[in-house]
Amino acid sequence: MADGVKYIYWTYGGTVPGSFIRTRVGDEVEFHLKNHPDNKLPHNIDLHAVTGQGGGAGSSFVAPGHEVVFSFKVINQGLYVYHCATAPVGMHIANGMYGLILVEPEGGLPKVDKEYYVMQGDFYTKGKNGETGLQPFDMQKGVDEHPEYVVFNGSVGAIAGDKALTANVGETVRLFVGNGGPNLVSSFHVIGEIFDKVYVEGGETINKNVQTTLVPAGGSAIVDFKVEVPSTLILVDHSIFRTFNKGSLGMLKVLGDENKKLYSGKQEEGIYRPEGGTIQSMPETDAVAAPKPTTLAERIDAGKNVYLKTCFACHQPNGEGLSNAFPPLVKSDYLNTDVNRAIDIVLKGKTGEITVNGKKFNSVMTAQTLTDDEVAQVLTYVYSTWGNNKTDVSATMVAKRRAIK
Ligand code: HEC
Ligand SMILES: [Cu+2]
Repeated sequence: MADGVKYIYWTYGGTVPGSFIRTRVGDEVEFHLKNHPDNKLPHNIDLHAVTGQGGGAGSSFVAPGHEVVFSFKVINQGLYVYHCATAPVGMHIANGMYGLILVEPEGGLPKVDKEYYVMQGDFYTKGKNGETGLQPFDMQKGVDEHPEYVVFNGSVGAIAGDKALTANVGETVRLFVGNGGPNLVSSFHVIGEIFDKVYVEGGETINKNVQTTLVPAGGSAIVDFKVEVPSTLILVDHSIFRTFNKGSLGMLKVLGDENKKLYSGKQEEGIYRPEGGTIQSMPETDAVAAPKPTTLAERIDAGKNVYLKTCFACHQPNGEGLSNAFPPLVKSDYLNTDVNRAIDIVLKGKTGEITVNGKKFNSVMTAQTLTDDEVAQVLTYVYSTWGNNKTDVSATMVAKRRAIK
């Protein structure tokens, strides 16, 4: 489910979601459902694309060691959810028994360069989010609709980092988005893109220029967009705590040439003066007449001021951070191990997973726009307070790190 968190899924064919089934209007489908002899429970399948009793649930009920066959004709275009409908239904779905079946119109959907299958689900573990070890299913949390995990494609990070989706600048991308639930409705959004087309609720109606589309539990949407500039697009459920605290975060890495007309990147940064006037460049060195702090005590004092202006909002005034969001700077083993790494983090920012004092963090610290002196001062302050190893960071050390591209 997540790093160090194990979960026993119930699946169609070993994956969450199950295989993507692709049909076209008018197809006659012969469906075989096999239940492995080693399994303990009976299962079945309700395909929302089926017109007939239970979407096939009754005809497909199959005990371990058996195989059933039933047939249906697909007559309605759309992207449909399938799921297990064996009692207790919520439990079979919550454990991962769902997937998507596409019924294309005659002649097929318009061609695109890349197609991807993304399905959201909410999961209910006995332990809280992040609690390691084998986590059993928690029926009461399911009933209460209090998931510990909300994820795309069955686990945290299933389509992020090394496993991110990919595309090249200029390509058209189609996402077949489903929501297995069992409980939550998804506000599906891609950070850094606009959906050129949404096949609303997976049906035939096309909406254009959409930012966020609702994907109901047991429902779907097809979204098409062209990727125009290189970036890492972030797929999220915009009920945003789910993204940053429960796992509903995916990535689509777009490679290719920049298009500065469409997106410039940061062009300028300067001092903002509310009383007016034009943007002024950031002072590279302290041109102000105030005496420059020189002794260690003065530099620590200056560093405290930088800290209380810049760092405290995230790492907290007492340096203790916030669990699951901002790592502590108090007695930080991570900080004390490598001063150059700490300088780099302040200069260039930091993303990706790190472990500080045995706790994992996987978040984003943006690069801080500070002078070499300020970086040196703030780090010297942090190192000399809160039980750290009293490293004295000089502006020269910072300048050296800044010079490395
Ligand atoms: C916008 C919030 C934010 C601000 C402002 C910020 N940080 Fe961070 N910092 C983070 C996050 C988040 C991480 C962990 C990044 C990750 O998970 O990869 C981090 C990591 C660190 C680390 C390494 C981990 C540790 O706990 O030792 C150091 C050192 C650090 N920050 C120092 C600073 C200093 C000094 C400043 C001010 C100059 C600062 N940060 C400002 C959010 C912030
Ligand atoms: Cu089942």
